Amino acid sequence: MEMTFRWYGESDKLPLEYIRQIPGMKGIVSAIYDVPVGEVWPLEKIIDLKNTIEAAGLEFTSIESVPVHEDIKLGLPTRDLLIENYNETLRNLGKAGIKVVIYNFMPVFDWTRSELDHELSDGSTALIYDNETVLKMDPIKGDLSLPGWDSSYTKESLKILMDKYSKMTKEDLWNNLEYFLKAIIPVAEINEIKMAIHPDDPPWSIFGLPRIITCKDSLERLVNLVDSPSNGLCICTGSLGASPTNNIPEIIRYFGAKNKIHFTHIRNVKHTGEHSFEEAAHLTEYGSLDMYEIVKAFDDVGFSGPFRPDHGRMIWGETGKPGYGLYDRALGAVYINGLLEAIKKDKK
Ligand code: DNO
Repeated sequence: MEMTFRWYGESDKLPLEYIRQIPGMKGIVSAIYDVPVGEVWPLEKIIDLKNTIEAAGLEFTSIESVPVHEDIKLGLPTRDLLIENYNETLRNLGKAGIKVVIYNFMPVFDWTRSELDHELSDGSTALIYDNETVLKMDPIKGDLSLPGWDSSYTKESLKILMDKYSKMTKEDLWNNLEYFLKAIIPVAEINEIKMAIHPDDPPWSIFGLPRIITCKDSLERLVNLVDSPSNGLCICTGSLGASPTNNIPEIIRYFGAKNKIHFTHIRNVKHTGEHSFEEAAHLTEYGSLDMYEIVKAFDDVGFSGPFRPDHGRMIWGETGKPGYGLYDRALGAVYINGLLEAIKKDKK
């Protein structure tokens, strides 16, 4: 397993030099943030980013994410041109030596939380999702602002976009995903890129929008849509794990054995009620997931791909992008290192 860290490019306040000092850290997962969704990522920009990362002594072989334009998810006639742009971006990424590309297929909103700085009993702050609060939230009234999704929508454009989804069923969304994958996976394969779909976070429908990548059955359906070594998964333990019915070690063992796991996000989550959770410290006893069993499952199936310690709390007075500070993610990295060392030595 190769440890990476998410870095938001030159605008990220964390210096690459600090990230490199985390024990076991090998690489960066990042993206081009200043090209509008749907346009081609120019090769020069990708190479510049790669050079910056490599100059700091870190590798750059995974992208998170190349976003999918809403017209593709909606299945609008404009999608063919947008898919061709997506493919051109994949070709450029292939030329730059990128091996894994993460994407998601969530309508309108990427990951969603009700609060970004909820104070926990130890004084740290964490992202939480409280179902009752979310049910009362109205994104069109501007109740919502998250680092994970495009905040450039005006209230009016958001309303128009959400209206376009109003009649869409889950099956419609599956059909649009299939159309997209049939067009991009062959290009990814030729360019030796592995595509990794990120599960929906949280793994249930929100604000009346369909969400489909939520559980083992849906991951199975996804990998069967196009039979190719390039069509696979980003297992995000916290996203899938927000639903107590998802057995994460079992999911890892099942898809790991089929070589379908292309990237992994490792974090813990604490269930606080039906459809409600807190993002917990990585350590098993702080959340509802068994982190030892999770890391062991990855090791048992021989997963050798990239992973990153996922969201951390804000601790020690740090401020910054919610979930993406340095300290708690670094503690997560060190904890995962410890689990891996113990698991490996135990096997000897
Ligand atoms: C949240 C992240 C997601 C993820 C995208 C992948 O912190 O895990 O925003 O990057 O869904 O496309």
